[in-house]
Amino acid sequence: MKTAAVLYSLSAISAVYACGGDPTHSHRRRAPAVITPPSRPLEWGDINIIHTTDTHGWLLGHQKKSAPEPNYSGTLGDFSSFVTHMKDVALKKDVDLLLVDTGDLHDGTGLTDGYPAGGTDAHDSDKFFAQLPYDLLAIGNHELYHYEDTLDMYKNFIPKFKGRYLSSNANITIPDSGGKPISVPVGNRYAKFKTRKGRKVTSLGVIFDFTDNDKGTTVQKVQDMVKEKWFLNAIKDEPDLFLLAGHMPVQRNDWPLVFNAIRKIHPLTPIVILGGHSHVRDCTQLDDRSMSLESGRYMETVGWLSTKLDDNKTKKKIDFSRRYLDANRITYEYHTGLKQTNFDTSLGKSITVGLLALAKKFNLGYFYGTAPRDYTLTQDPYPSTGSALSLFIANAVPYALAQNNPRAKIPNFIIANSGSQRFDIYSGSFTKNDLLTASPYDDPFLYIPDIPFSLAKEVLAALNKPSVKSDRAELASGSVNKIYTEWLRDMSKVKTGKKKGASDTLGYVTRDVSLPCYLVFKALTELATIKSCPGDGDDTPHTPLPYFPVPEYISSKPPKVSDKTPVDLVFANIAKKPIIANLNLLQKVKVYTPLDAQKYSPVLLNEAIGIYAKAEWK
Ligand SMILES: *[C@@H]1O[C@H](CO)[C@@H](O)[C@H](O)[C@H]1NC(C)=O
Ligand SMILES: *[C@@H]1O[C@H](CO)[C@@H](O)[C@H](O)[C@H]1NC(C)=O
Ligand SMILES: CC(=O)N[C@H]1CO[C@H](CO)[C@@H](O)[C@@H]1O
Ligand SMILES: [Zn+2]
Ligand SMILES: [Zn+2]
Repeated sequence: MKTAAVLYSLSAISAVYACGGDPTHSHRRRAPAVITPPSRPLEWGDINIIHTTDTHGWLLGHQKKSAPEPNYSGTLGDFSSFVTHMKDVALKKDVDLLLVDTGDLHDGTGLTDGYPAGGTDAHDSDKFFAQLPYDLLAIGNHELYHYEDTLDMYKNFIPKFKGRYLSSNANITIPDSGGKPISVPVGNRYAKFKTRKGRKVTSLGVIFDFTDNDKGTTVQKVQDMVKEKWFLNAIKDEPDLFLLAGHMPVQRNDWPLVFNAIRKIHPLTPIVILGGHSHVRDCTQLDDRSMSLESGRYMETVGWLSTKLDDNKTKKKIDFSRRYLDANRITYEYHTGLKQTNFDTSLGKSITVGLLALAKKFNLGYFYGTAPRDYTLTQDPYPSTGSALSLFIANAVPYALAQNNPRAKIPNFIIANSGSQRFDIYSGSFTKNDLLTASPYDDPFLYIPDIPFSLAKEVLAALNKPSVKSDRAELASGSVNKIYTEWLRDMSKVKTGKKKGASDTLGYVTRDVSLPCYLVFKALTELATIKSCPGDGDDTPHTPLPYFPVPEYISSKPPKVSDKTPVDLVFANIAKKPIIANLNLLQKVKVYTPLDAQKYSPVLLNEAIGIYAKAEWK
């Protein structure tokens, strides 16, 4: 995958948002997983919604045996069967059931990213996604990094949804019939439709103020979108429900801009918001007649939201319920009352079979070696033998870069961004799919020679100094990972030991409560009155995963040399700018420029672990 600044950003734990110290909670895990069923049936209302977001290519589910992966082992085919059966349940109950996705279909596994040269990311996997009966979809930032991807969606994917794929504030530039470039919405800007039960729905599909989009695509700021004539026209008539899908976290960012614009005209109309992008489970209520749900990431979570609209209209509060389902067959069977033997639909089976064939076509099973243990991004301390970041920067990169390298004998100090690693590596066979999933960015390594070792160390320390960034800037620069890891950190401190129904099931422990750190964010985003959703959201109770903080920049083991020894300062290309800036801040002997950074090795960042695994994991 092409390096994109956004994808690449870090999981730094910045002192600015310090809300809590180090986790006290740490326990060894990894018993072979036994799947426990959900705790209780879903609450159905008049309008019910199944929500997916940030699926990022995990369409064959999580396939590893180490906990918590089996919790998320449902394939898109299993999910399809689930949706079919849930639609039957809805028919029997004579209520509405809608299926909604809020973006980021691209980038994440071999199914999206493992295409052969000349292909397009997610082109094939999207065909399977399009076999599900989505009522509404919204565009994500990962649909906008590469013009070819956006164009592919525009031509081949979006038309399948007949006006229900929304991009209210995202355009693509295409040639018009005379060959002149024109900017048009990638999908539709809004949709108005009637549910099976005849309820009128007005929908939007909004993306946050994303700025790293490719040439040929445009994203309009949300604050400007809500002033557009088409927008004001779209929201003018009162529907039974405003259903706002969008690629923005529910607790932060610009949802209130859209919400307030609607509330100004329709003070009481029910509003449901389905968000995404920060990869967490989260739920808030902007007022008593609205609920906002965000449903995790990577096909780990399926969101459920229901509401009773046909209550007495003069009631101040509308009843809502929400639930975060673990995406696995046990969950799906439990909620549809079916068994292993009668659960699969033929469509569901054919989707899974087709995805397996796609994996084969992309050679995703290509074998590098057998990982001797689990290596995790945040469940093991950094540095440690179980840290995926240590594996990468202390073992794999030094090994891979030393191969056939004339500079290999010169001591070096290698620095990379922790955000360069995307996912854990689990014990057992390590394949092309695992490599693409864990370490996707094709960034070259550069070096600057003759840097005194002490200076190299100071550069690393300076890079890891927390910086003050507003929530808005964080999101604009795409630091999703930070919100996600803060969520992990906060839940790791939750003591679930005494909680009713708590089990040994490792996984997410969602509290949907306003944590002190969120107050900081709220002040920054002027969202002072956000109310969290009541009650317990997790469908299956979990024990939190261990969590350890991770620095933004990581380094190879220090060479055994004196502080004055000149070393090669080697770094991933993405870190070039800050490294040169810090070199110039920390010494005055020489002014460094980008021209001082030369290519260190032909090996790219996303090849390092594969090269290492081939040699060491036989
Ligand atoms: C998006 O496309 C519409 C329709 O062509 C156009 O009117 C609008 O100016 C475009 N918006 C942006 C931000 O490019
Ligand atoms: C609706 O609620 C209001 C206030 O609680 C009450 O006065 C009214 O009779 C109710 N209407 C119906 C149709 O139940
Ligand atoms: C619902 C579910 O899948 N639960 C399983 C998740 O994985 C753990 C292992 O940590 C099992 O114990 C659970 O049963
Ligand atoms: Zn995402
Ligand atoms: Zn996103």
